[in-house]
Amino acid sequence: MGAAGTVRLVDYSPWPFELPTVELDVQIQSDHVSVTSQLQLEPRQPGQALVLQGVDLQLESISIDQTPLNKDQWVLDQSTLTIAQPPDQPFVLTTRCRLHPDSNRSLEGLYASEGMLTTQCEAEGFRRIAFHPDRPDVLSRWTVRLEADQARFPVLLSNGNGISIPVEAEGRHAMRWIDPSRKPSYLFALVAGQLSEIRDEYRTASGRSVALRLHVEPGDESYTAHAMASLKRSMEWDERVYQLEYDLDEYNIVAVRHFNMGAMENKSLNIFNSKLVLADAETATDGELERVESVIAHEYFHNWTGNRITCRDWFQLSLKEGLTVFRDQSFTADLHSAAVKRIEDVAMLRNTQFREDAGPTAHPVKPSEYQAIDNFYTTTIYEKGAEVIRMLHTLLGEERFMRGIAEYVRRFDGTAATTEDFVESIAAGATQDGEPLGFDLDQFRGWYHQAGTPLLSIDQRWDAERGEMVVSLQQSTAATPGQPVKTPMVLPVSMALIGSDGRLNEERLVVFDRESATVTLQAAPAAQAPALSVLRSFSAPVVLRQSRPLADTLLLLAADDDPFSRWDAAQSLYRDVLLARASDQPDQPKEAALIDALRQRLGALTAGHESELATLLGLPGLAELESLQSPADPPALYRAVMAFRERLAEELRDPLHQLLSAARVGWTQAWPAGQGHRQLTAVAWTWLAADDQEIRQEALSAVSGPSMTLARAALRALQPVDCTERDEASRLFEQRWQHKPVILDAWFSMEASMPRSDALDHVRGLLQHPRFDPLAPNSLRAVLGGFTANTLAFHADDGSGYQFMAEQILDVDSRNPITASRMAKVFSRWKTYADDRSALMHQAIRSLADRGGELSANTQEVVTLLLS
Ligand code: HT7
Ligand code: ZN
Repeated sequence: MGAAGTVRLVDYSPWPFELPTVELDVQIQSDHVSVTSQLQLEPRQPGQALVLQGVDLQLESISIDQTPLNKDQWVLDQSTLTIAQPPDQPFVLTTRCRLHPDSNRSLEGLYASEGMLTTQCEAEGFRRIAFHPDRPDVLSRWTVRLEADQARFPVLLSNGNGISIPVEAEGRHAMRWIDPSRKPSYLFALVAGQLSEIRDEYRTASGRSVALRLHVEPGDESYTAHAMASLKRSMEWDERVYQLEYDLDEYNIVAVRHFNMGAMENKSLNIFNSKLVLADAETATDGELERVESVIAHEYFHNWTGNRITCRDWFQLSLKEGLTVFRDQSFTADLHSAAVKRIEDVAMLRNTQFREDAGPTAHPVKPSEYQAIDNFYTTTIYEKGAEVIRMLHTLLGEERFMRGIAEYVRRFDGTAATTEDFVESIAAGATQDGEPLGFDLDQFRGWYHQAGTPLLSIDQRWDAERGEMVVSLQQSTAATPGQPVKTPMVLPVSMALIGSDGRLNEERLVVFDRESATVTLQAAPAAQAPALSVLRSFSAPVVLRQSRPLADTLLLLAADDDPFSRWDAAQSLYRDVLLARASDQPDQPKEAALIDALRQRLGALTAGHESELATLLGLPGLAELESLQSPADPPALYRAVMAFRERLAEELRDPLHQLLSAARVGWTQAWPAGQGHRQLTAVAWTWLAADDQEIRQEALSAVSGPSMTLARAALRALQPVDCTERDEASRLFEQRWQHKPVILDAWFSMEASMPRSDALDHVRGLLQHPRFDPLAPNSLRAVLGGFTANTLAFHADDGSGYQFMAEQILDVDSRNPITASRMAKVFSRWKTYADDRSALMHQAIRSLADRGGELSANTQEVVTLLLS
């Protein structure tokens, strides 16, 4: 790449100063905020220039050890403050800056949301609050004084422990917050506003009391019980499973409407997108309740994996994110169905991360360079990073892996670490038992450095006389941008032989680390070959290519004792029949066999397995299907899915109706109970609605009912059907929830993705809707993300959908580069389409690129990659 603003891992060097303490005095005034920062600085060597970061700061005063600096002693440019000759001895640098949070639309640094002031500092937002090195390896003890008008900002929060302090000025009040832990600037937070507090308490395993406090807008108090209960479950789980206890006396969570991502793990003051806090059965779906629980857990788990052990630099981002995603995935698996959770995570990986790995923005879990770090909060860093940790867990087993984690914590608590530190600690801890590691650690590190999804090809040969299954394995990884040559990875490949009764031999974990290898699995001699079950539980994040007889796939679907493999067998059949339909060559025998197998599964449902069955009935996502088609034809795939759904409804009408009758008993059960029944209801409604007025009526009445899960399932089922029930359902939902923005976003998304001939005009209308908030990323994602999921409109033959998105990205980019650059990735597959479509999408990307200097650095980087 080599562009001017490129940051490279090889250039890392420690900051030349220590910064043991930071003191901030934040004065909130009616039209601005004044921030006085005192940095206690200790040069590591004499003669070093002091370079601090600062963006959009109005510097009002600057002094060293209380002596104001002359103009010729410092230089200020767009992003840095440089003091060429600071003292060689420890000194205190004091700066005072004026900020204007009301006009800050970027949602980075200090900004206003619904009358409250809040911060977002990861990754490089603190430099918009005060001059500071703003890098994660500079750890300090922080003291923060907050002062504001008492009536307008009755609540003043920051990290650590707070005490009220006296203020002389009439009508004003102040708090002092002291954070006893050392932390980098990206974990700093402050919140000021009119907030209601919901209090609870958690007693830790060692008997300490922790005050738990949730802060929400007045009126939202009644929607917080689920978030609070989730927090307590997370704290208990981390103590029980990882032996990690919370370290401070209080834990605060604040819900904010305007937020770029899901949530932020600031030390003891988590800030959350309000949609991930405010949730109960009436206002959120079962899936959303589970997501709230898992994000609360994720941010809480960061207290150890991220905050107490932080990242040395941003190339190490997956050190905290991959590990913390692995931990939150394990938490959800423990609390709910491990099988369903694994299936959902793999489906998501295939639809998002594999897509990223195959496109122009592909990058390793540990990138070696970047321009805008905000662009690297990707599914590769998070979800592939978690898969890498999961492979370590699979290779080592629970006990050895946990010893490795304990060693990691022992070595690096209180420091800023690297992914190498992590991998080495895991290996050192695991081998404390004196046993060898069992795989090549150096080669395993390749998972951090090599981009792209490995392709694992499997061939099988059954030796009937010996009763042996001879399995040939091959692996390769296609070139990715900047990495033309790939090397073999360490792949843990889990295998077993399956007979009609479930399993014929013990599961075997093969460590496959070469380009090719052969493995023999033993069974009893028999003319009839057993089915080979491979990559059980998705033991490695690879694309599996396996030629196997249809009968084997059906056997695995029916009888494999690994629920993931049963699901994956069904997925492979869905993929085959949908791709065949999309190329106008329906595979009738395979469709018939698949439908027969599904009929059997529907008939064999046993209590407690409803979610698993509903998951098995889920068709692959369009993104995954696109990645298997060359050239990809999204409208054809969409039509194939709709047509196949119709066939499923026709053929499975009776069992679906029976399923529905049985599922109704669970409708009113409180989450997590009843969720499988509601999921099955959603599948039955979706498949049957097109052709069944009674079903449409039943769905319609759910929109006014007490369960958000069923209401949203109803909207989804009716969405593709052009009927009066659809219009009525939409109207009722909008009317009912018009004053709840978090919920109305779901309606915006549904409307934007609705297939209709005037879809583009309809979406333009949504952008003008009185309840649409262009400053809230949730609303933008709902409408614009909804539109890109509207396959026929986004991929319209005249390119109007692509041009529309390009215009919108440009508009969003002018105020919120983080959100805009994430949206720009919607064009990442342009080269995989047929010529006409590809040219139209290319034109849309070019129209962005042509705006050159107007684009933010974030969006510029993505656009450049798309065109490379
Ligand atoms: N660690 C948090 C990342 C985050 C973020 C990054 C860039 C811009 C805005 C952001 N908000 C939160 C979230 C997490 O992974 O826990
Ligand atoms: Zn995280």
